[in-house]
Amino acid sequence: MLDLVNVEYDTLIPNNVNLSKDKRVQKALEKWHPGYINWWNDLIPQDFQNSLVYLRTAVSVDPKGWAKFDYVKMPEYRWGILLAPEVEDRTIPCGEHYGEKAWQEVPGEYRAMLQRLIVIQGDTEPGSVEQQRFLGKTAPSLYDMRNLFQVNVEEGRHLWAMVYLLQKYFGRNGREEADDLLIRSSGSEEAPRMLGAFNEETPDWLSFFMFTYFTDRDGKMQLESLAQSGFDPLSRTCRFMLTEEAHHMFVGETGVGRVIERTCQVMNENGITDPYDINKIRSLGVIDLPTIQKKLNMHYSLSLDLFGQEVSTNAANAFNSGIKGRYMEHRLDDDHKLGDATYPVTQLEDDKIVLKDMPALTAINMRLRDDYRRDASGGVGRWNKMMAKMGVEFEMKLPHEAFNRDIGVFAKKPFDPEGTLLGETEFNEKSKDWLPTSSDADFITSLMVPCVEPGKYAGWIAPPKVGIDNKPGDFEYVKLHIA
Ligand code: BYC
Ligand code: FE
Ligand code: FE
Repeated sequence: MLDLVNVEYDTLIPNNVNLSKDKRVQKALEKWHPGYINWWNDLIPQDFQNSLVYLRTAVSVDPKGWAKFDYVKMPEYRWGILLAPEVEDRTIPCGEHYGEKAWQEVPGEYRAMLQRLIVIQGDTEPGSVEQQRFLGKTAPSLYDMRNLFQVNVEEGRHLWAMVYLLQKYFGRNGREEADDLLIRSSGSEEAPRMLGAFNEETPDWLSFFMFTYFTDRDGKMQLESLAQSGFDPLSRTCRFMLTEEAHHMFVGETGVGRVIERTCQVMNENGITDPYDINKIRSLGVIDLPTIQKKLNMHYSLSLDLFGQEVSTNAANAFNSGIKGRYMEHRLDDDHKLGDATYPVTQLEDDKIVLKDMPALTAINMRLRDDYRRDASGGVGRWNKMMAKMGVEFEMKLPHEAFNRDIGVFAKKPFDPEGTLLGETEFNEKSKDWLPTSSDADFITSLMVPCVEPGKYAGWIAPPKVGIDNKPGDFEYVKLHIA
């Protein structure tokens, strides 16, 4: 059953959770609201606060028509609290409570674990907006600028989604955690964001596209797992967030694809067949393919760290208690309890990578990471097809999971992208071929000049195949200067 009629849209905070009848939570959220607006206003460069941006806003939870497009000034965006419709008689999909009725209230014994996962999820959302805060100033087109801001406002909404859960279900403690989500900030010395990848910089647009392709995809996998939660409000919240997430990965896949396309086009126009003729390619104002591969290596390996340790009792506990499921738990054909099941886990034995069968319960993170790798390889294949079609001999590759890791069994070990363990010295000598160097960064930065004429694109990126909301090529996605 669709919950359409119940979306309150005329209130300060649009919602389909009957906020106007829940005064305690409404008050807590309204108290939190000004801090959020301050955070947004301090963050997004002033020039863009008054611009009219052609954004989609979630106005219902009907999968066929949940969003509407219109010009909006970002500080006036309607950040709503929207949960996917309740599934009647939903049961707990995994763990020792498998088959019991899903929880509508927080199960007391799992309160701390649940709160921790919600806080971690909530912490990433504003972290990503902080990382992307300066990109508007160097947008390669109005189309791309609009996509950036769309992703930003939706990550803002995802923060609201987690804050709602904290304030509604976790009492005073939850309200404090909600406040802290606006205090930590990406890259801060005193109070950094909780997970590593959200304290890295997103310094240029190629990084932004790689981030939305690889790191937002970790978001997708984690949200899919939390959508399998036996705590029903969390499940419903995550299910609706996933409808927005698809666009973020679209921005990433098409963004990287358009950069590759433009490079191949310029190589072809100039009769360059060697992708490693880097100086010549760069002199034509496009990013050479080996440098794109280095960016890919970096963002992919940072994103793998977000899956935690390969063998994790935290993950086992979350699964066993029914708080966090596996990817597509409902489609898996087993007992959903994993009492005696095993799962192959990569381990290091005498510096050799081996696959070892481990109790499946403790291998939940590893399994999700495997699902992620498969999911992430799809777009890479499509980029490669495009290069082949354009007659350019080059293939992008996901590096081995042991490469450039900070978390898990491979952490800090000098593996190359093929998965061969090197000596520290050899690794350091060669790593300039595998990870972006400061001179790569300087070159990419030199290309980051804004291009804000409707229908025009910076020289290093191809135009998209289709417009947003079927708009024509010269559509003014952002009206920068309002009289
Ligand atoms: N950085 O047993 P383990 C998104 C800690 S992205 C720093 O493996 P667990 C988005 C860990 O906390 C999705 N620390 O941990 C994307 C633990 O510490 P304690 C975000 C790390 O819990 C783009 C210890 O190491 N959502 O939405 O099994 C734009 C032992 O590790 C890291 C979630 O992540 C790290 N990378 O697994 C916007 C879902 N990894 O407790 C948004 C919620 C591990 O021993 N989070 N540690 O002190 C989780 O499910 C889990 O917490 C994790 C970690 C999968 C992240
Ligand atoms: Fe998000
Ligand atoms: Fe996202």
